[in-house]
Amino acid sequence: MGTVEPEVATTSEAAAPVTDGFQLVIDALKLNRIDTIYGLPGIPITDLTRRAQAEGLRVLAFRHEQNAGYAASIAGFLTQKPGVCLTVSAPGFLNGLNALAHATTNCFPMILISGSSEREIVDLQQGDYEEMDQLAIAKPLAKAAYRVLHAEDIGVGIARAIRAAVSGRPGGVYLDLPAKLFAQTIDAEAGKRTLIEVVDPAPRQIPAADAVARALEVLKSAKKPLIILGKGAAYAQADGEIRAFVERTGIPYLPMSMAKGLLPDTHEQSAAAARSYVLPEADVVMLVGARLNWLLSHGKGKTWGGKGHKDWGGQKFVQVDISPQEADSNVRVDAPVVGDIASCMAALNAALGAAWPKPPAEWLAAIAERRTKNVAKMAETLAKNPSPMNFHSALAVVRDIVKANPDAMFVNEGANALDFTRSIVDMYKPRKRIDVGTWGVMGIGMGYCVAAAVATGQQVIAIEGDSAFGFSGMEVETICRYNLPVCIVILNNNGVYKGTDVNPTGGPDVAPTVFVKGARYEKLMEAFGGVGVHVTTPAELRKAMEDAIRSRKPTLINAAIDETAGTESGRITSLNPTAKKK
Ligand code: ADP
Ligand code: TZD
Repeated sequence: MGTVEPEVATTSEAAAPVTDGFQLVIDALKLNRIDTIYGLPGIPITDLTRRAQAEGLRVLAFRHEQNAGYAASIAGFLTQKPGVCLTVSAPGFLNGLNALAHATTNCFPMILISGSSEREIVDLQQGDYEEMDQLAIAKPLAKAAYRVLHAEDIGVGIARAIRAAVSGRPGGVYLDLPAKLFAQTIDAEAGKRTLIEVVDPAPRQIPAADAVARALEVLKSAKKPLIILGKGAAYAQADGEIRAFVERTGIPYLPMSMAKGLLPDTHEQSAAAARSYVLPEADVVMLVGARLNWLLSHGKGKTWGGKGHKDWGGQKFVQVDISPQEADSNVRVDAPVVGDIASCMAALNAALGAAWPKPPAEWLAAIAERRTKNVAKMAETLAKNPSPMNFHSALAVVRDIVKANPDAMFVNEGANALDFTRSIVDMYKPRKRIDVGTWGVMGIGMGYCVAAAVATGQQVIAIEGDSAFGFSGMEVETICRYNLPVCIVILNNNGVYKGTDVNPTGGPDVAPTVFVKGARYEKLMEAFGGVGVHVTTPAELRKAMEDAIRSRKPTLINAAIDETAGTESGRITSLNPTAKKK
């Protein structure tokens, strides 16, 4: 077996104070101002959680690692510092892996730190406690993956993990720390010298002047220009530069889901209420921190004015992104601007000049007309008060509450509960709306609630489908334990999408999409000392939400809505294999 004793510990200074692996991990995190760990204790990291707390880190313990991982991922998005998730080996690691992949896919900086079993036994497959080659498994799902075997390498391991997570396109990083590492001791002074305070972890990446000029040339040629803001733009915290560019050019913009509020949704240049008109009509589209993935129909097909589902609509694209590989991923990008969004938008603003021509008035008028019409139509729907309550009448209340509380963090998941909320509930400030992201994943809910409350100190409002809530529902205990100001609203229609499917055989099992009818989710919150409320009308919902926000107490509002409300898969029905391709 290889020795783990470093040279310094075997010199005549052996009596000098020593430090150990646990302490070095904590010191390295603190040195880099990482002050929060989201995790779940157990062998071999229980003492790491205890000692981290003793050393002043905030250690938030969850009931399932997946939720701790989602919390870490969104903390990374909100703070630009890697969110740290700490798990035990094999099963705990695997539970955290979903969130690691989610962070990588969504470009959120996160570090999954997992304890692991003894290398010698794992590599010979001799059946250790929770044996698993975690590093190999994490690699394809992470932006980078590292293992530290010696205490004197902990400083480098943490530094590399931080740099990999936040530099360039952010992503998830895996850090494998075998059990034996934690107990290794080395001379305390020597140990201190091994730690690295990372200098400039996410260096600015300045775009080339010719790329900026080319982008403005292409934009200037437009008759019907459009800007699309994505969550990369929200992440970049370049709110002032982005707003200045949008307003100085006068170009209408569409926010992607998590970019809502980057400029207030009520901004007169927002084309969100005319989305299905502007996408096929626009002739030059500028993407800012948004990918042309499925969420934008790959830049092709009928959505974009193409004839078939793979047909390019003829638009020109400008793409501002930190990843040089992103351009041309789906359709031709005529003007890639590669750099960090803050630097890119600053350069674009500087190059705009005083006399930038506003977009043609006909284009703006056509958008305004659609917007006015669609807003009026929606207002009519929202004003209805059907019995039973449906998505719209419930969300009309949520819309008012968010308007009155624009600083509140807003978590959202579900299918219809997601799609309707996104289009009905306006956001007024940047980085308030956090949701299912690039994969449309269910299960982010309660982890996001915890991290949003902890990372921002703000009230959190979560709008959850009843199925969506179930993926992380046990974390209401965590929310109560830490007494977080979280108000969860479950739009309960008794099932996945809705609650009306029937088993065609007439057998005793209900259909796969159907849950227990009239389930009383609010009792789950009451079980842990929080406030549970069952509501059936918009007036009751309003009162319950107002009470929750006033009291800042953990609250779960079970809003019973019409079980026939909603559509299969919400807005993405067309992605079901049996649906006809667009
Ligand atoms: P959305 O889902 O909102 O459309 P995506 O997740 O598809 O957004 O796209 C985000 C894009 O933003 C990614 O291509 C990523 O490389 C880019 N990005 C993330 N952070 C930055 C940054 N600081 N500067 C520039 N681009 C960034
Ligand atoms: N599993 C995971 C991890 N992510 C998923 N997206 C799904 C399954 C499939 N799925 C959706 O895409 S939405 C959804 C599932 C199970 C739940 C929809 O039901 P809901 O919302 O009650 O949350 P609505 O408002 O009733 O549609």
